[in-house]
Amino acid sequence: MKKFFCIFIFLTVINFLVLSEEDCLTDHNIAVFYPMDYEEIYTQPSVIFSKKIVNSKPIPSSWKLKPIFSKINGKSIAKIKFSEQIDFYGNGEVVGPLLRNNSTVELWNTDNYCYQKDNGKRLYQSHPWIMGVRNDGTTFGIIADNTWKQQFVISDSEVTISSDGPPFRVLIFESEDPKRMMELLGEWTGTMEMPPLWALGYHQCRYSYYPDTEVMRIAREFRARKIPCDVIWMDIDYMDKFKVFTFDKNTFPDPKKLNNFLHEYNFKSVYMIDPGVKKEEGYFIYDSGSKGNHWVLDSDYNEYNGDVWPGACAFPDFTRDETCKWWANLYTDFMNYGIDGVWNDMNEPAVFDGPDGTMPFENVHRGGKYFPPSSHLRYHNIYGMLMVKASREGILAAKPNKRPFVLSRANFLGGQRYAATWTGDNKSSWDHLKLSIPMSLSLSLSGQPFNGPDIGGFEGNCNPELLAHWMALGTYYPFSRNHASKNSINQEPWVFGKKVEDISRTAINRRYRLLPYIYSLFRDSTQTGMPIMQPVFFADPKDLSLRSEEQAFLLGQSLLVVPRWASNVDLPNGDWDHFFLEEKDDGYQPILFLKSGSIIPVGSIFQHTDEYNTDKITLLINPDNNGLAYGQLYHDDGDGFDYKKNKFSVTEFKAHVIKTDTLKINISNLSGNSQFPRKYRIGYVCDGKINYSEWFSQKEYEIKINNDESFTIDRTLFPSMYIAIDTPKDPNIIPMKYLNDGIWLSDPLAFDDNQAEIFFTDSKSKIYNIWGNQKGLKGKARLLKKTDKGIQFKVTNQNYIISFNENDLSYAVIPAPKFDYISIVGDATYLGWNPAGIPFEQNLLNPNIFSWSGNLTRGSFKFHTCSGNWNEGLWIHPEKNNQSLVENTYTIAKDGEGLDYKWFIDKEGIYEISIDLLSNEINIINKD
Ligand code: MIG
Repeated sequence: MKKFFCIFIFLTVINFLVLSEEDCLTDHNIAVFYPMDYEEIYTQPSVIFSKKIVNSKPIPSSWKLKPIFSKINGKSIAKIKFSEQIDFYGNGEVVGPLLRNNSTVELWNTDNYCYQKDNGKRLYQSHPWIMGVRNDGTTFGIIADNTWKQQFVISDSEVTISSDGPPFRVLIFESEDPKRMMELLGEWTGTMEMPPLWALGYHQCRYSYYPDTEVMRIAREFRARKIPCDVIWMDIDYMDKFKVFTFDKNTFPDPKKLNNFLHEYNFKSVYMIDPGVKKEEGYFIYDSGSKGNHWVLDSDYNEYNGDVWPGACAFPDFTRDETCKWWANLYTDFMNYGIDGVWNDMNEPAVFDGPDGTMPFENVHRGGKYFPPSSHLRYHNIYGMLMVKASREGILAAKPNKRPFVLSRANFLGGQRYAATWTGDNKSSWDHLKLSIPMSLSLSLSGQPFNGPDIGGFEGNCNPELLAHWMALGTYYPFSRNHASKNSINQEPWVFGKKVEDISRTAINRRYRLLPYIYSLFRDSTQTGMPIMQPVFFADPKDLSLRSEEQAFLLGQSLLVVPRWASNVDLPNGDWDHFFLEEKDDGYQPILFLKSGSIIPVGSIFQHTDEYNTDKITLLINPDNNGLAYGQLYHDDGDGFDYKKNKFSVTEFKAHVIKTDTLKINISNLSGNSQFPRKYRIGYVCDGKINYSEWFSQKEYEIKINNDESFTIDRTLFPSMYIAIDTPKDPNIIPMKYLNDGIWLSDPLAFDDNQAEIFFTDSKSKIYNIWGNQKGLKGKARLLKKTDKGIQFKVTNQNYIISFNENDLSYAVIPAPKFDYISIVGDATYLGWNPAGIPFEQNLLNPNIFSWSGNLTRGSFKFHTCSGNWNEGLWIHPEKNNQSLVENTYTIAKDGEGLDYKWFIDKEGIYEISIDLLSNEINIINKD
């Protein structure tokens, strides 16, 4: 009997193994596709899923999307084709637009300083995930279930995934709308764990605050200036010679004392830990790592060493279970110094002297209990994820009654289960401020809700205007941390004087006031996988005009955030009402809109979350057309795990308008065992104003209201300007970019016909002003009357950019620049012969002009038109070697085209260089 049973099991297993390699459904809305030559051992076990993929049913014939697998030039390829219009989103941490149509992303975790390497096509994290939204709002998602080096190419009509590894399976998710897709992704790849409340506060960081007295000074400044802050961060300089888990005896002699100090001032401390362990006998971490045989090996099976901050390092092999346990254990003593959170950096892994800044492909990971042994090419992309998983486990074991907080630079799809993330080394520039929004949104749409960029920008010097705008925006990033690099000036909220300090304080006050709402969103995200930061099209997935909006964004579903510098914003229909939480508008804080039908809980200003409570809650209410509104508030201890034993409360708010002039609210406990006695007041939001009621503590309350007259969102709050190009077919409406002071600029435009006619118009809707009635490439436009013509001019076969000044109505049509990037490269610069070089500034009004000024030492240089490799882009050379600096001509060539001429500097000093691509002139001036 027993024997038969065994045979039966054996047969079932065999059967299962065979079947599991056939295409199947794993749930009614998730299909799994296997290539012909699939061999599980090369890609499984998957780190992506938190739930087991089992074969439940064959795929019905009605299933729409199927990958076509192939092998081309040694690459394993999966291609999915589309016959309808699709808008693509996701792919994790990416530079570029929110809309991913026509993009290429390399999945190869890369220490990508300023996003320059490979033009930012690969960054610190990899997410083999893309979702597509159809015109009717239905949404599909695609996962390439493997960790190998791979590439996603998204065109309008197909997604091509090509991997350097063996054939991999593909999962396709289907759902009725994009929000449901987020829930599915969360259900299958896991959601983040509840973070400690303090991690939702404002964070202050710098590379590095040291010695410890500087840390204390920063802490005191925040409290003295009454700028709320929860966390101060310790970057690598706290360590003794960059050795992880040690402290510098001179600059951080007593870390316990320092952390006690921070705790007394109600700050939490986060300390950096990198994966590279200094190769130094006698150093306890290196010794115990060697003893336990924990290091990644080279292709000859010897300990692999590569340089990072401490010099030669060994690297833990996190594919080994024993190694993860060892690593986790290291946190026991470390956390005992009173450390609250951990920051894992450089875990792509970054290796200064390794090929392409990391380990060789052929390095050996030995695996063990979970993973089969394999090469670095297979495990590179999950090195960071496995590291933070081990870190998290160690921190939790060291402090079992606290919620762990880990921040990671590298990660992989599903990594939200272990760590929050920031987007690496950005720049202190307007560009990077703006691109942080689509970047955070793309990460959010890839399962990682807890993310944000360095506020103020990491590399380069910040300036007052930029910091003011970035602080004002940054308060809405799910992870809100100001951070700056070692060689840039300080950028704490107060360093640029009172104006910026006040703007920053107001911004951070807003975050603390919104914490009841934000914390509730975090709770919701842990339950459902819903992103905290959401694209505007989530408000109305069927409204196609919202699909590429990436200046405005949603915080949860009820709050729309529109930065002050936004122009031509596409906003959702419906009666979203805007409001200010302050009496006076400083002109920098984003404009917040409350969705109609929503109630959000807003609290008091706290200097830190130790003070946080929900004793007094203002309910901001914007009833919908039927007079109804709804909202919730989650509350718990803010740390620890009692919430898992029902020690929390979710309070529900329902409002309705009765008798047109009375708003009635009902408050009730929805779930959780805790009771929190509270005072409430109603804040009735009505286009720019909030009418507050008295405080009350009843469960039911009524107030008198004035009827809200408007039924649409107020679009006039933001400037807009479009170019209408009259083509025989249909007028093409193209948004312009707002520069400043009423000046607008178009992107490069191609004209069908050499006889062009355009109009300027300040709105896409029916009520608008139209300007035209002029001839030639330059002039003053006039407001149009019915029969007037537009602006007519002649073009040749090239692209043009058009500027328009709405103050004096002057316009100009000029040829578009041949390049959008120029950098200086050479040993005369501090970067040496690095093909990315130091980027020039592009003139806003005439993008044909690029300029740079800085120090040049004795040596030579040339210019590069992209930030990629030597053989990418073009090079700008002098016409002969050592051409005198006053001759103002140049030539353009590909690398290796023979004329590798360079300019030469024999006198070190400050130089100012400008390149004009229109007149083909170059000016190099020594400023000394
Ligand atoms: O190569 O620890 O992205 O946030 O300040 C630089 C120093 C190493 C890179 C991180 C940055 C951090 C810095 N680190």
